[in-house]
Amino acid sequence: MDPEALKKYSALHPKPAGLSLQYGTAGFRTRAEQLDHVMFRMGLLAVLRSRAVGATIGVMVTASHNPEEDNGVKLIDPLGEMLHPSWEEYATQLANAEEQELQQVITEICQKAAVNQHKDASVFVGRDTRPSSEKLSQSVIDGISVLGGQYHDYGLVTTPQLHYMVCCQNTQGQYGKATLEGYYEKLSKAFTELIKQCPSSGESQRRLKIDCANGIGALKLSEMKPYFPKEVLIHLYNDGTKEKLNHLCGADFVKVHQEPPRGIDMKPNERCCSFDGDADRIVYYYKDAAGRFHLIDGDKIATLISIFLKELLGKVEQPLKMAVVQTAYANGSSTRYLEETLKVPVHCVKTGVKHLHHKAQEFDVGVYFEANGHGTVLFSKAAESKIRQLAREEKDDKKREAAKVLEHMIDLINQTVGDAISDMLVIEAILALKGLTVQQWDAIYTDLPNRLLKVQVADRRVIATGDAERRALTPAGLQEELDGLVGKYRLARAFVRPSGTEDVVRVYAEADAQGRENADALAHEVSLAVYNLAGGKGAPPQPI
Ligand code: G16
Repeated sequence: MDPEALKKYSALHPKPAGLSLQYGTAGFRTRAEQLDHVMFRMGLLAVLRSRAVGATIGVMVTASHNPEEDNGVKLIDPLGEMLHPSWEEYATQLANAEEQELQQVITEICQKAAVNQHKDASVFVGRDTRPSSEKLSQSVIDGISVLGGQYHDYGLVTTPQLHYMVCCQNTQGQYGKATLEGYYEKLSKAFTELIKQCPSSGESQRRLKIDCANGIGALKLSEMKPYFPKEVLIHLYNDGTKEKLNHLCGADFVKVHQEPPRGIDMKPNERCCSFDGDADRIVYYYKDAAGRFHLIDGDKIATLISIFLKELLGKVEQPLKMAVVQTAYANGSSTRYLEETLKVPVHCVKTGVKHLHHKAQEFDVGVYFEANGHGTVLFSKAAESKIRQLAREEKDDKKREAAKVLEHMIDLINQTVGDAISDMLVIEAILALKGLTVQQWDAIYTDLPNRLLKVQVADRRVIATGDAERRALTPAGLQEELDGLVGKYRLARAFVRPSGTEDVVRVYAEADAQGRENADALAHEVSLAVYNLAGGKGAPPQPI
């Protein structure tokens, strides 16, 4: 490390006085104008991490579902996972160090994490389409360069594409080629193989309308179109040429508001989906003949995939353990269906893909999805090699064919992280193979009416949670208050937690009823309790 160069370059990316940020659910996230120093320093951290683990690390400049004015940064570990939690603390220390402390903090991290400063370092960089992202990714590159790291700038990519590249690079190409072309080829080949076996369907069944949230998904799907087989009829909406990123559209908007995005022309019973701003989440939906909107969220996606995989695993007759991982946001009906009808074990963990991913790694086949549409499937190394072996060598036709379908699924699924493009192709293949319409998929179970709200408080850290975020430990009295409110309704559940990506407290409530009145009333009452007991800001929450 050249201390003079560090000082000189760091001065070009000064930290605003008094600003303190936290590595949150998925990295740092706030208004773009406050992030220049964080980006430079995450370039530094990526070099240290790369030297510590002797592998390529990824840095993605994106704020995903947040408004266009925000930005953020996600760090990617060697196999495409989120940054290891033990390094999140280093990230926070580095981001908040005052200028004169920077070198000292770097030295401390190197000591604690046994970083050999003389080793080579390699970092992959990517960015989303936000107006601020290009400049901020340059700041990341400055940070990498000043510590003598090598970098490859992929420019505009989806977050999952960068995760994929990092994994390909660190597995010496075993997972695939670390290029966009490699990604498109791998996914489209697996998808084509799968749908070759489908009964031919009409044009309306093959058509899919995609709301791209005015983000990177539109660009990358357009690039990928030539790789798709002719059976795929996708139509892109909200491609970013007219409107703002995530504004009244995208997966987060659709999930939270439970209404269609602006800018998509939906006919009754047409299958539609929405990506989020960096294309790592997806939700499906349709409008019925009476004009009623039906949301098919991450829970129903997990259910569809689990049904399909369980059938195939049954056919190959191998003792492979499958489980589903959810968070507290999972609709009660989905958990009941998975456990009681499908007989698949379900585990609940804290919000954040890093927690779900980690839990899912404990099983041969781990399906994980957040209700907001962020998820994927992980196959253990042992399960994968067994399946590939059966697909090649099994004498029994039925078993071999089932193993082949599983093998194509393994290739189609982006196992590094939730990926809207890959998940969409998985879902489209399953619907086609099973001959299911979107309505039949939706009818697998009925969601309990539910509502998500946000409450503004002076300091959201006053809320601490336990039991996978299902109980509020502080402030005193809040959980007792929530218990009393929940007790008023049938099949009701509610919880609150500080967001790790926005400056708000999130409220979730569900309750049984014909309409949504009870869930809405409970959500409002819970919001008021948060407002009153956790230092609410501005006007009190209004009834829905
Ligand atoms: C990120 C995380 C998700 C999480 C979401 C909301 O998604 O990757 O796991 O569910 O934030 O988190 P919170 O409720 O803490 O704000 P994304 O797609 O925005 O990167």
